[in-house]
Amino acid sequence: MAALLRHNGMACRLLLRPDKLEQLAAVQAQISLRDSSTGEHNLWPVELCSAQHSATIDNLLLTTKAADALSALHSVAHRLAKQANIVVLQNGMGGHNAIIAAFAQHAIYAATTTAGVRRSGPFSIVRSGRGTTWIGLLHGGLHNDTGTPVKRLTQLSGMDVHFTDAIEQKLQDKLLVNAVVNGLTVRHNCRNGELLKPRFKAELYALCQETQRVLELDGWRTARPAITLIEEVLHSTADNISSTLQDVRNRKPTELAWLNGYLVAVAEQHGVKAPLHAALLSELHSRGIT
Ligand code: KPL
Repeated sequence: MAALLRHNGMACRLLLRPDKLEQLAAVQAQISLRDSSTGEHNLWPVELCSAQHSATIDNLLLTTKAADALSALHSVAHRLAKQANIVVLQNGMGGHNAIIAAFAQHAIYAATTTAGVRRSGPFSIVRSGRGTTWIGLLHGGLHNDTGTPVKRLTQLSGMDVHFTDAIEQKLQDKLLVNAVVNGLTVRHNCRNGELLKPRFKAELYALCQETQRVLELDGWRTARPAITLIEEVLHSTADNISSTLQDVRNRKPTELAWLNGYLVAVAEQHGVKAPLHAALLSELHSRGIT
């Protein structure tokens, strides 16, 4: 996002953890952005700054995982302008309400993306699929104000960004995919596409059905069966190692609590069970995966 903002002539600062910035001992980075399908390669200079810096923030794009979102926001709370817009771009659901509660004076947007990227080194990004990014207002702000800097993100060249009045639905669409695909790739230690193999079919279908049932209780509507949506993603991301499996391999905390954990909680709220998600979670927890 930082590279694309620069590509579009927009100013942008990358906020790093203070210890990370200290290690780098630099005030600027060249972000290398390579497109794996066209081979196009560009370097974009971006200013680096610590959360402890004093400059005022008018527009904040929060790209941490759900688990780190609140502490990241608190670390820059003193810098947020009164009218600052906050765009929360993260996987999973269930974390947005805590952000709204703690930062209610600000306009809070949620964003979700199917853009595929991987990091090939520090500040080196390879784009593997353009995908689509959706942004919608969750709290405060002005629904129809086309002049807001957030809406200007929809005009970025090099990226397909849309504004939507139905961001909950878009977050649920993504949750469906992540809650089915990510946990199973960890269980079977496999790339996404391998889940299309006949030996996983019954398991994939059952988890997908359970997910659809819970999401529908939560207001999710879709014109196509959930399994069709999942199979499309598995085909288009067949070579991907899911973000959760990458976390496990890199010994990092995962987002399972905001994916499968969220679904189990929603089922409970509606007085039903989500036994397959609960079993998947407890199996992964017993392997020390959180
Ligand atoms: O979003 C993803 C993830 O890995 O988190 C998918 C769509 C499953 C692609 O890998």
